[in-house]
Parts: sequence; C-alpha cells; structure tokens
Amino acid sequence: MPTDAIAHYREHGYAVIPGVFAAAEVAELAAAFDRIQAEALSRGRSWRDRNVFFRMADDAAKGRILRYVQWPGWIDATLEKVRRDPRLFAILAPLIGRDLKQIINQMHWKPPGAKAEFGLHQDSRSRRPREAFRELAASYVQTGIAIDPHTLENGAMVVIPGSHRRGELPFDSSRPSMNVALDDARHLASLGVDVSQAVPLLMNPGDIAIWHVHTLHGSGPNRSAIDRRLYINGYVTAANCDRGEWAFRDGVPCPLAGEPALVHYEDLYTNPGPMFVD
Ligand SMILES: O=C(O)CCC(=O)C(=O)O
Repeated sequence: MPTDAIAHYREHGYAVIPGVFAAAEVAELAAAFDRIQAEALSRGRSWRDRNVFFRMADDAAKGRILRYVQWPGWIDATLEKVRRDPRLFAILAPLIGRDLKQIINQMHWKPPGAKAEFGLHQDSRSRRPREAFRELAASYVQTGIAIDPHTLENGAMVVIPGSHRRGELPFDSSRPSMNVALDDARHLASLGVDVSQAVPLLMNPGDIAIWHVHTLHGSGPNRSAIDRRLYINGYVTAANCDRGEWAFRDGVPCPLAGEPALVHYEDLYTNPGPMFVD
C-alpha cells in the first residue's frame, strides 16, 4: 500500500486507495453481485444458510430490496477469490500483520432511489462477544471495494476524520445503525460528535476504502439513477480473534473450504438453516 495511505489511515482513521482493481475485474464483481441479487429476489424474503445471509428490507422509498448479503464468498467463486486477493493483503499487512482472519464478507447495495441509510456508528459495537475479539484498536481493518462510482448523490459512505482516536464511544446499544438516518444527530451530539465534520468517501469503481474499527461512519440515501454497490471485507490479526475464517496465513491466501467457522451468527451449530428468517 502506498505509504501516504498508511499515514492517512493512522492519522485520520480511514484512507482511499485508488485503482486497485481494473475495470474488467470490477465488471466480474458486478456480475457476481447481479447473480446473487437475482437469487435473493427470487426467494423474496430474508434467508439464511449457515453464515450466508440474504437480508431483504422494505425500503421506505423503494419497497422490497436486497439490502445486504453476508458471506457471499461461500456461494460465488468470483467473490471468494477477491476476498483473499494479494492486493488486499498488501494493504492490510503493514497495519495488522501477515496472519489474518476474516470476520466480515458482505455485499452492500443501494439501488437508485433507495433510502438504505446507515446512521453514524463504530464497527466495534458489532465485535461481540467481546472476549473473542481482542485488541480492537490495533487489530482490525475494514475494507470496501467500490463496484460503482461512489458519489454524494448515490449515498457514498461518510466518515468523521480522526474519530478513531476517541476509542469506543458509549453508544446507546439499543440504537440500531441500519435504517437510522445519516443526519440523525440527536444521540451523537450527547457523545460530543459533530456530524458536520463528516466527509464522503468519493470513489471510482475499483478503488478501495479502508477504515478503523473506531472510525465513525455511515451513509445516506441513493438520490441518483445508478446503483451504489460496495464489497466489504473485514480482517483481523489472527492471534487476537477466536472467530472468523482464515484469509491469509503468513501472507498465503486461504480459500473458504469445509465447514463455516463461527463468526457472528451465534446459532450456527444449533440452527444452521437453510431457512427463511422473516
Ligand atoms: O454500506 C454502507 O454505506 C455502510 C457500511 C457500514 O456502515 C458498515 O459496514 O459498517
């Protein structure tokens, strides 16, 4: 990774690395997103098979949409290969080392006109049970590959620069981050967060954003005529996490294989599905 991006990440809690994936590779990713969306829409309802989870939602503006998919890498070869791409390793290794597990593998999709918002939050809130996710500040990096242009109009992610240095904020744990308006500042003001400081992560297809586990981030509605798709993969120093799938062992990519590992779905062994979940 360019050293200026490392410095930017350390200083501001995020960075954008331009042009990591070529146009032809992005087209393959877009085709993979399309395949999975078609499968999700054909089922029509949220659906789980072990860690693979299709989250349908009734969007306030758009009606029923595929909001996100967890662990699509298990069911799509293109997405599986990209999650362990050496270019991702080159970005991650200077920050969190050479032995890396993966704890997030997610497609996020805001179709044209959808609200599909994420209120400002820190990813640390989702790293539970906490005893399984150690040394949060030094061990976790989230990455997002832009499939489409990410602009102000189509709901690019926004971050509050430097917020990672505040550590974990005492958020109201009952406040969800999904479907909370990005500009809902009520709770944040009491935490001393000035939402006017937020900056958008403007990206071209093939760019990668990285952000810290304590960086405040969210995203607004898609007011444009194009999709806003983001392929999110989150990694952790293996020694500091009991959960997750191996992604790189001493830098060597590890394909997903065998039985899925326990990550965030606590009922993996007792209620694996396949099943509709709403
Ligand atoms: O897709 C987005 O805009 C938001 C993603 C996000 O907030 C997250 O994955 O934690």
